[in-house]
Amino acid sequence: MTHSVLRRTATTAAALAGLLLATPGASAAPAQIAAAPDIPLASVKAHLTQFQSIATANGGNRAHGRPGYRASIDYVKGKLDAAGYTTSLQTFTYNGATGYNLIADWPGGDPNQVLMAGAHLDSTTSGPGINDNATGSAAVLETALAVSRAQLQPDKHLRFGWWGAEELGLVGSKAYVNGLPSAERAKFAGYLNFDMIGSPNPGYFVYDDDPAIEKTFKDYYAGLGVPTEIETEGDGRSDHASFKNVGIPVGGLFTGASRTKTAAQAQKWGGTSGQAFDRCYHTSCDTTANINDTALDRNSDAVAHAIWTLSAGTTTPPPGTSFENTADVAIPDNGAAVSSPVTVTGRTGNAPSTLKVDVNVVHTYRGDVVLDLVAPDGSAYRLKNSSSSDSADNIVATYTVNASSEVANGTWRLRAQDVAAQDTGYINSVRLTF
Ligand code: DTR
Ligand code: CA
Ligand code: ZN
Ligand code: ZN
Repeated sequence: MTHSVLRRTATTAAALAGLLLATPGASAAPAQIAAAPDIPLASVKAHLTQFQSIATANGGNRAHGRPGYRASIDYVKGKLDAAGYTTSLQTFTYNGATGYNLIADWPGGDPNQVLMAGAHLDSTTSGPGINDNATGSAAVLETALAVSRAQLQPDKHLRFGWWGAEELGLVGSKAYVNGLPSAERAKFAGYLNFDMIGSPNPGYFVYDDDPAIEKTFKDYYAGLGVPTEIETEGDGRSDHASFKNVGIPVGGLFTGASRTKTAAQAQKWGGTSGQAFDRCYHTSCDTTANINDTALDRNSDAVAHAIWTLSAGTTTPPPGTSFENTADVAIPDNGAAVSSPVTVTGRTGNAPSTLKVDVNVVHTYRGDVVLDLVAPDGSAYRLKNSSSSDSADNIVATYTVNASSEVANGTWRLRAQDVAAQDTGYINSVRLTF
């Protein structure tokens, strides 16, 4: 079956987004973080009822390319337009059908520090998709409405997204991210993803991607006295992967899909051991009856807590602290080393013992790649060795180098060499923070 997705625009390197929370001494004091409001479970469930009605009126589903999906988009957009959001519909084509992403910007905040929360709005063709993923869509919607009710004016700029065609391979979120110019990607402080957050036999799983985001959710649940686990049912299996793949800090929550709850998990979370977290995953019984209210309520409140908390403060380092190069530098397959130069000026004395090196290398087999930081005097600091067993894609990492014996000013280089045949890539960006 042929399909065409938004043609990938030629993307230049995306500068790595800053760490979500300020690195010591690198941020203005955050505005007082007000406590997030409670997100009323009844309001979230009212959206679920609407999504259920939409599915029932449109062939029983809300899948990509079907009328129930567009009706779902129109419902969410109507609520946001009425609440003062600047909304936009992004279209894409997949499997010969038009898909839609809905993007909603809350006016205000630092346009160079965008905090985004999102959820996929599509279901599979098999059913209404209430847990998967009307729950995430409704919690994000109700949090956005709570921002409007509170007339929140956070330091960062808030953006919300509802994705199409996630069930077909993260198609909508990939189209969105790949359509972002690199300068726009670099403005992201983080992306929060919510996909299946009301499973009937729930677990409480926190994505273990960006540490600052993960900590925000874990602290919230610790405050409730609810233990959490790291989400492991599938790295890369939801829309946060589209953002992570271009170096944007991500996080999120999940209550489980087809995996089975263990006895130990039932002991700490309640529910039924030996039973799937969601027995109706991707089936027709994923209806409004397929929800655990406590899990949905807790997670909806956690969404609001994360938005209120992570949108406060700025992470723009003061001038003269960070220097970066976002130009793409192709790395020849199994060939000579190449470099991405970073010119440092205005510093005094030597570099610090904890020089931070943010690296983003796009590659289809990262074990092929050796990375070095080369100081202005030519001294090389090994950042990453090759590995014949690390077949994963991309290198998105932060290294700390003791560069205290090096003069700070001058041209530093990220040197990359592909030392094994097949698989290629390029240096996407490098940033030094002093
Ligand atoms: N791919 C999601 C379900 C899913 C599986 N693993 C995870 C991990 C984190 C979020 C979601 C999921 C879907 O079917 O929409
Ligand atoms: Ca609540
Ligand atoms: Zn889902
Ligand atoms: Zn799904």
